[in-house]
Amino acid sequence: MPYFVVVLGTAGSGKTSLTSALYTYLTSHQLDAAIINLDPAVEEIPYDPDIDVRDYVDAREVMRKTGLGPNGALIASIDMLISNIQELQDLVDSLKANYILIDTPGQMELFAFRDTGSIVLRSLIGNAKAVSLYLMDSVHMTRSSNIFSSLLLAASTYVRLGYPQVNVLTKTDLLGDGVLEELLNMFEDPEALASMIVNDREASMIWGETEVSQLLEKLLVFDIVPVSNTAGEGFDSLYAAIQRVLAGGEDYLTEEPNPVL
Ligand SMILES: Nc1nc2c(ncn2[C@@H]2O[C@H](COP(=O)(O)OP(=O)(O)O)[C@@H](O)[C@H]2O)c(=O)[nH]1
Ligand SMILES: [Mg+2]
Repeated sequence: MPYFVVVLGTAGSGKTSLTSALYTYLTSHQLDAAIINLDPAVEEIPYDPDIDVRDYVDAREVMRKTGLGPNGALIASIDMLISNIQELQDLVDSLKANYILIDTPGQMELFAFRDTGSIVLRSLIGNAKAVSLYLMDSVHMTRSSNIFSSLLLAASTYVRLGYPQVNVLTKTDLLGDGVLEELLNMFEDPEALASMIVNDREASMIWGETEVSQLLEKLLVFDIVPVSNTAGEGFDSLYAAIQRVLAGGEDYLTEEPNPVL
């Protein structure tokens, strides 16, 4: 059975770019991969999808035909996918790849936070092993309160979908010198981060420092892996994190020949 890698994150966080970069990484290490594009509204994609939902529903056409706005059309398109789900399932079953990457719709809240998103994912993934990659955009990591809200959203995504999750910090190439290291240190030190969050005067905080610190410890149980999709950096670590989840840690490899890392 293939391993599924579901790529999630808010609009613009880098899902499509990461799907493409991860595909390149896997295939250049002799690992067999395939891509499903689940975004009915995307215009251009930098990869060649093995399955593309736009062959079934096109959000732009739905907009034209129904007069719905972009969000309404996206919701309607994802709902319409359910009526094609058997055909999609058959196509997925016919894929021969070991890793199947799923690129999800731009507006995550219209997908992950509605029932249809998880229905579509469950139908496609079935009983196979899957990991969610939750993308956090470095650009939003400028304040401690933003880091906190991003971690809450990451946890919220896990609660909705239930697949073991790796959080991925994207666009690290846009961070200034030393900023990435500072961020990674913060993730290692929930107490210090809690203190910054509680003392962030522009954030509204309903919890005290001890409570935030305890909460952060729970939120930080997911690995956070920094990557740059454009520079192709961080993918050895990302692959290792994915493998820890999918292969359970001990057995580092899939049934595939030894990847050359
Ligand atoms: N500098 C930089 N830009 C990125 C990176 N990943 C994505 N982007 C850019 O961020 C924008 C949104 O990326 P996209 O992959 O479409 O995000 P999606 O909406 O989550 O699928 C695009 O302009 C990408 O070129 C990255 O690692 N570094
Ligand atoms: Mg996208």
